[in-house]
Amino acid sequence: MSTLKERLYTKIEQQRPRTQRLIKEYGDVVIDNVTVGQIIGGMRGIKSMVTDISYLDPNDGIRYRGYPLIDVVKKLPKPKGAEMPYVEGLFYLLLTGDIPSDSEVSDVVDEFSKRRIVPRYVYELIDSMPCCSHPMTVFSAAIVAMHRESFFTKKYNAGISKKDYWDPMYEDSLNLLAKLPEIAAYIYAKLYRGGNRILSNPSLDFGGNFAHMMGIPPPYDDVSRMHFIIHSDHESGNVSAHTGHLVASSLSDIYLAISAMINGLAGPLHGLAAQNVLMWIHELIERVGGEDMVPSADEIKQYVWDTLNSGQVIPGFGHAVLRKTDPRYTLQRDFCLKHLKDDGVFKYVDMLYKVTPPILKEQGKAKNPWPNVDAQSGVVQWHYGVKEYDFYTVLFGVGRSIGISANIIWDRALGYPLERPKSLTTEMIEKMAKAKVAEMKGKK
Ligand code: HAX
Repeated sequence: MSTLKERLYTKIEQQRPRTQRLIKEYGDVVIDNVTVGQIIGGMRGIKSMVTDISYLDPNDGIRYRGYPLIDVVKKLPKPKGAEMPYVEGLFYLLLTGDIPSDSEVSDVVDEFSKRRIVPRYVYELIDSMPCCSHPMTVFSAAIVAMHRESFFTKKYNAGISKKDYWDPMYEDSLNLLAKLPEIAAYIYAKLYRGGNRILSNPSLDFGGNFAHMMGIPPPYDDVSRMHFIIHSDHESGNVSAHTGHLVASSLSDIYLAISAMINGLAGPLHGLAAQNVLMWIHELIERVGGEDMVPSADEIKQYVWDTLNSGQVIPGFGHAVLRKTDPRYTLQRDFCLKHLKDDGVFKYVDMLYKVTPPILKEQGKAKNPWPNVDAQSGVVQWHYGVKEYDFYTVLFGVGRSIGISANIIWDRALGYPLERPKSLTTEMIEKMAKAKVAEMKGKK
């Protein structure tokens, strides 16, 4: 057994009694109330899910296993000479809650490397997708096609004890995660490089190998590591994480669950925002006459207002939970200031960073006027030559799969059941709301 799997098993054994005790001794304790506004408003803020893998603080942003992003980057082991840590080390941290040693990370790097070979039929499927398919559609199809490889499904069909579900789910997760950079790089080569593919280098780490397959020299390896790490998890209520958890709760395997979450990520209010940000900035650049032109603050303000007045959202700004600038934005901005501060597009991103929040505040609708991760991620890719916007969400998807897989392994380890909330009709809610209001008036 690998050191990661052994450590995970120990942690699972420690955690199970805590969860069982919560259900048995505190099962009826009320944690939250639900308002009509929340029921109709996309269940915003209802505390109804559990995960120990990450927590999103509205002001401080994401914490992975309790560590703020900045500490994750500082503490996780890094490849020699790299600025950003091993993605494999992050997976170890998300799964176990422990910062791995160098040798523990090497072990995971080896595990991923052994499992990276993609079945031929996946490449054939990608080759046969109709022209103009969005890369997220191709990515999702490639993943779901591998359902037939699922070790979990085979074990389930053969009859496996519920308490052991996590084990084949772990194996499937590693098998899938190891293949995702290969699949993503192949999709990129197929769609934008005339099929000219660079084969992977098994001696490289997850991020380094992806950069190698994309044919982009350093520091793109660090860009890839940073990108996959910052996108990996954002607690469990966002569309992609929730979808992955929900689908897997019916005991669908990891291929079915991750493909489904990719479909949720592909929406413009979620992961597709990264591509929309770049499209939107390029429209602005065109309007002012080119990347080298320096627009006035008034020109930028007018552009933001024109977007809002036409009934559209400002992509890359706002968040359902965050109420401050996203630390994932800040980490990328610091990287940009160090490596690409003279980039023409970055200058626009930075001007928008200053101009947009006051306008959103003045408009008074968005609860959070500050930039999110997507406001910055596209410009980094653009700078290093990945100029095909619609590929950006695939990169997000590779990262997000890491956190969601870790969550699903734990879902199975802790025996989380089929997810099944209750819905009501509008008439029922109207009656309940009126009765409640009448009751409260009667008490006054
Ligand atoms: N531009 C314009 N209006 C915005 C806005 C923005 N960036 N952010 C929120 N609003 C509007 C909402 O559309 C909503 O308007 P209505 O009342 O007319 O429906 C109002 O402000 C209140 O919304 P909210 O409560 O502040 O935000 P939500 O929780 O409903 O939505 C979103 C959160 C991220 C979807 C939203 O801020 C948005 O659409 N942002 C732009 C798209 C984007 O950047 N998405 C990526 C978010 C990060 C992520 O998940 N990445 O994957």
